[in-house]
Amino acid sequence: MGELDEIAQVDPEAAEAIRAELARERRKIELIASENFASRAVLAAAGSILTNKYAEGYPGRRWYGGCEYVDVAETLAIERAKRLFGAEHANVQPHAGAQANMAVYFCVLQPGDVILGMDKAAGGHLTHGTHANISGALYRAYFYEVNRETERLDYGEIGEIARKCRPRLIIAGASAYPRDIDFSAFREIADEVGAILMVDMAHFAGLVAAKIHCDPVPHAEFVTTTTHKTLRGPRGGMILCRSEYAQELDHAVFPGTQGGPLMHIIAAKAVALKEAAQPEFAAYQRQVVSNARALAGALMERGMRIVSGGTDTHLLLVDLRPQGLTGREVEEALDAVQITVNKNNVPFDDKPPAVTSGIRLGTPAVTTRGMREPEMVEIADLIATVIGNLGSEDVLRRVRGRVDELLAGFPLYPHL
Ligand code: DSN
Repeated sequence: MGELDEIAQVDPEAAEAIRAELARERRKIELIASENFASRAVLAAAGSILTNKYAEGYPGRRWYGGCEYVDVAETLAIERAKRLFGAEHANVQPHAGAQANMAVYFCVLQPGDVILGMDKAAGGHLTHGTHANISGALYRAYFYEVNRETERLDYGEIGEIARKCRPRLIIAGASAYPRDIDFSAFREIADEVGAILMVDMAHFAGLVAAKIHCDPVPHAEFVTTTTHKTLRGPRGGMILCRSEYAQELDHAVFPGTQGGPLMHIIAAKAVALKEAAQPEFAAYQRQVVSNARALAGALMERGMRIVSGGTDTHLLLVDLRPQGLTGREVEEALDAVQITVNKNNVPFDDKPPAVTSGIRLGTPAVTTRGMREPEMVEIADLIATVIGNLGSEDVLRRVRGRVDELLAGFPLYPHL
């Protein structure tokens, strides 16, 4: 009996939701830049009996008995994370990226301290000081944006803002920025103003592991990440730091901001980190970037404006203002032809986040499915066709047919 049948015997409604999601993942071209398809081994570890175990504390010093085997799993994850990224210390317990960031803040900041992060509207993340998030409520947040002309980070401008606001913590990293980031420039700014530097590499951690993105670890006191985006592990978070902060950071995660760690997810992180150390993983990351460049290039050839004129990473932003369209309507139109993207603000957007003037596209998931440059050109053609024919049911029907044909060559989770 398959695992879905086992669930169905107990709970047909939950099983049906999982089955429907599996069908959706198979049927649609997944271009959400922060999503990926975890391996069978990662899925199996995440669904394992390690979910049964309480293990508050750390390997060798737990608040519960019976932790000898989960200690092995967590130690594997810690050691593999340190080796993969060349870090002095790793904490693999954060339940998510937001929890990883919060633990660093709790470790080094006092309420009311000044922090400096990238404005969410320019590509930064909710947890980097946004008003609606606890990071914006507890700390005095200042923001940098991208340069209006180049749509890239302007380190001179960031330095000027830092000299004015004198942050205790500078946050580098973004969730919708398509270009490489110069962490040595951030280090210089942090040193000049006496700030600690935290890099949130959640989006591009896989690229860092493959050494095709500027490496934040030598430059930052703290590096946070999620484990499920380009890193292709289970949904979760992780923190790397210098050994001088190790003890305080571990204390900030537990008991500071979390209780019992999710040992099944930590085991799945260990598996993913082993996978990430293989040569095939680096080849996969190189293909992710080549695919993003091919997608951006083919869209530009079809008249689309790409923010900053291209990409160095796994993601790109399409500015829909020249077409007079919003991100919301294009997200909906693409969803109707089985292409999943998310609406996203573009730099200096005049539309609110629920509407936006852009869409964000990413290639980690389609690359995991096995697609390469020719498929990116086909996908660009499908997207441009939809954008050029919004409202034409006949065109949309033909595009849906082409999506089905394309996906038939790239089966997903055939064992399920
Ligand atoms: N929600 C993630 C993203 O889509 O970029 C960031 O946390």
